[in-house]
Amino acid sequence: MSEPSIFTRILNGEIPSEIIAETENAFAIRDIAPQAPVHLLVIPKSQEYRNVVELAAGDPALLAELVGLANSLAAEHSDGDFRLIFNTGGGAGQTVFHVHAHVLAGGLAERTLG
Ligand code: DGP
Repeated sequence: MSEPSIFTRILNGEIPSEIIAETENAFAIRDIAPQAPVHLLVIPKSQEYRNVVELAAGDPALLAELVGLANSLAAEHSDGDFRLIFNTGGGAGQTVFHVHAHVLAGGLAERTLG
């Protein structure tokens, strides 16, 4: 068993962070260092998958559940339009190896990637 990730510890209430949405298999929090007017993280409850490539191969239905939750949250917290980012690997900036989607929203049309 790997050590509980920071997101598992948040889900278990060991680290304070408001859980803003929850489904059977996933939950969402606000990113601690927002990069957009709305910056949420959508996270499987299980830390079995380290990144989106492993998740897509191992449980595509759970990946679809994350996308659905991201869509609902973007509608609830902004105008419904959003970017969905999965940093994959340390070289791409991934720091937490418990797969999670960044949901960025709120007037991003003028902002280019990078
Ligand atoms: P990544 O770099 O893709 O692995 O994203 C990890 C994100 O997790 C990063 O944007 C900051 C966020 N984060 C890390 N620790 C905490 C925390 O304790 N609370 C919250 N809300 N977010 C956190």
